[in-house]
Amino acid sequence: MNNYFQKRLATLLQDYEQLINKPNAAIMTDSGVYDRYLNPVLTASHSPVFWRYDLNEETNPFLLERFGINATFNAGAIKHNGKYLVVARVEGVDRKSFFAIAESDNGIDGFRFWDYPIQMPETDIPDTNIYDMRLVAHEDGWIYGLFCTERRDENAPVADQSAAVAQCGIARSKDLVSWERLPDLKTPSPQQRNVVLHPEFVNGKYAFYTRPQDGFIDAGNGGGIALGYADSMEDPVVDKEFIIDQKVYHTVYEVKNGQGPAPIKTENGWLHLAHGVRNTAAGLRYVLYVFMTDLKDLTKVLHKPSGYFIAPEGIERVGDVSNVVFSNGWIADDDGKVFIYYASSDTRLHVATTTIEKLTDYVINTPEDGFNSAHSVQILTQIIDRNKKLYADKTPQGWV
Ligand code: M1P
Repeated sequence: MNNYFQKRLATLLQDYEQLINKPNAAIMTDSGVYDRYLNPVLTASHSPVFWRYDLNEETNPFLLERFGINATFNAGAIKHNGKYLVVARVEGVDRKSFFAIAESDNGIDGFRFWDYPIQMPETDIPDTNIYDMRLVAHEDGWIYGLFCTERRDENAPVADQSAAVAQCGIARSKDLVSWERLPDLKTPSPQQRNVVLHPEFVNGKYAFYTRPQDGFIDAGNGGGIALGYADSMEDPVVDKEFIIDQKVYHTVYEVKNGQGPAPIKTENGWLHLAHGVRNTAAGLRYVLYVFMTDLKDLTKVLHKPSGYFIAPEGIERVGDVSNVVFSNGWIADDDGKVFIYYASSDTRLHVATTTIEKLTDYVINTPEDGFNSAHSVQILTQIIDRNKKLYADKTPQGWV
């Protein structure tokens, strides 16, 4: 009996169970729109011990890691059979991503991976890397997973081994265990990422939020979040992309943006969560923002608060790709509670909780962007004026 092996295994298993069973706690935020949480809901260490190690003492006497996991992030989300499920982008130390489902009873802690990752079937052109699945329970009865499939750009010279082509891969399932792969989405754009299926038919067609882009990183002439329609999912072709939320100079989405998860239907409109990217001297900064579109005309943006909704804070700012928050999954419960799963810096997954009521108040009543400093000062002055009138008989110190 190898005492070292047994001791190390016991420690690994104990640490793992401790991590999974660690209770999470809500932290109030200044914005008041949502609560953040003390601990991430998924990290690389949440990947099961039996994934990472060969547990056979004879073949692995030092109990070395044989399959290292680098990160667990950008997750699609769905409530299924009463459980909160996230389909995480799990990235090995070899940089390859794959999908794996983690399940929790309450949506804020106790996330445990299912035993096996998703065995994603391929099309005729094998995927090199797959990531960022958006899960949608469509009214046609299927659960669709739309994700990015990335392959080397075959037109790039041999010397360039980083040129890639991103497209939208599509798979569907009824039980989230077995998946049917459908053809990749065809659009007029040379590259696609952040494609999301709208949960309802629109005039009998499938509606897709796309993000036309010229290059793998650069959106280029791709102007923002677009909408397009396809007749079928078995031969998914979007002929035309209509920009519904464009990138704009000197905003948090000036470089590029992308739809997050599928929008949530409310009585006031469709609630959208998206990411916006701006440039800084320290590189790109990714934040999340919210907008609302018309229930009947999906191309019409009704409300759009200025600026960001969630930006990376504290430890969230640091990771493999620092200064990034990204979301492709949220769950709206029947009682109006909303669980927003967002990843930080391409490294770990967090949850923030709010309600449809709060999100609606936020999206309708937060001032819109005036696109210049003078407008911001005007808005701020109006708020101060109103507050001063309300509290006219008090000094600022006596306001609380
Ligand atoms: O590294 C930040 C994000 O970059 C990409 O998003 P976008 O296509 O909007 O630039 C994606 O690769 C995403 O996975 C990643 O989190």
